Amino acid sequence: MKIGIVCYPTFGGSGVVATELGKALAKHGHEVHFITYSQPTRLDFFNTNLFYHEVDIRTYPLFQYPPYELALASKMVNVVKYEKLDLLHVHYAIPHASAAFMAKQILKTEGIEIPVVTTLHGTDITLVGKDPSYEPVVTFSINESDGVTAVSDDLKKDTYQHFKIHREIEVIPNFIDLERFKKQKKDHFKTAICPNGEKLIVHTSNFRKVKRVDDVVKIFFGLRKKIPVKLLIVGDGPERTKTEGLCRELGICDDVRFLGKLEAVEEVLSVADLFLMPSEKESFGLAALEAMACEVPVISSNAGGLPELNINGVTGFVSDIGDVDDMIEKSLHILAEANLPTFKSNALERAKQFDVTAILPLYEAYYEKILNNRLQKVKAPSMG
Ligand code: GMT
Repeated sequence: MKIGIVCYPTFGGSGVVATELGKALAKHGHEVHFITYSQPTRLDFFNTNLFYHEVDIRTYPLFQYPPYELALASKMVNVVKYEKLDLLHVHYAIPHASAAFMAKQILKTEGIEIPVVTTLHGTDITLVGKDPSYEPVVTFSINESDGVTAVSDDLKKDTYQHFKIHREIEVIPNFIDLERFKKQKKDHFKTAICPNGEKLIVHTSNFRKVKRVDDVVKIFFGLRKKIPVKLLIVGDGPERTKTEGLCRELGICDDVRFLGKLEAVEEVLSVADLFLMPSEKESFGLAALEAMACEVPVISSNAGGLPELNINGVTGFVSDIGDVDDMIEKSLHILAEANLPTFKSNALERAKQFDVTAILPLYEAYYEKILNNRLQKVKAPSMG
């Protein structure tokens, strides 16, 4: 198949999933064309089946905001036509699904039928999408897509709850490449961070408000009163300065390191004992899956799709959003020498269920179904 993938090319989960999916499809023999405004962060790999098309955003003094959606739709038209794509797969509804709708209508006037699959990732529904400033367009473009997938049952439920959707949504969970995300031997790294055998707590995030990074620091502060621990925080974003301020206020800076944006997050996860994800909202929790693949148990909130991934009492625990005391208590249980090895191996076993080799065929089958539906529509005699 020849597939066009549209996504945000940044560190965000939706862009990571889209890029990893494109790479896996290319390895499996499909021709994949990324259409984005810059080179996707994880598109770090050469394959003859992979192509990258940059959206040209022309600005003009009259525009207070450059019309990105128009530039994207025009690029999609161009790539579909000249690369003869079979299907467009857009990740994150805003504005990718509506730009795809526009591209599809333009192509139709030239006799080209291009099916569009939209994957919903989370905040495009739960936070931004349902805001009245975007809702009508999001509802319309979901209903007009030829196929719609969501990354968890919870996100599917939320979508039906917040939008008037009259079409089927298929759940295809996120996935992980277990060849890349696996526990590596990094004893020297562990000794450098935890010279006295402290337990190592890790959090990775984009420091947006929904991640509740303050709760990460508060949980760590509670643990530190009971057992020797260190905390590594990977990533960067709007709440970082505030979080650093909280660490100073609590007098724990010697035991906390902010590592900023890191490419090789699996190296940090390889030496971790516990991963924290106390988010306010999380449609899936890809960062938690990456931790589990490196044999790290997870303490998370019960927001969104997290309980579907982090099995309570097995791979870690889920607590109510903001219940820091419960998260401290459950963390101490996991970190006890008698429990830790079991939680670690359970985390890995769970992660194996989301290996790319298990999830890729679900996307391929879904594409086939959408392409067949289109063919049947073309063949069906007109009743008008
Ligand atoms: O969480 C973020 O801020 C990034 C966001 C995105 O859209 O890039 O992540 C969402 O998509 C990920 C991949 O499907 C999911 O693993 C995250 O749970 C989801 N985030 C939220 O729902 C808040």
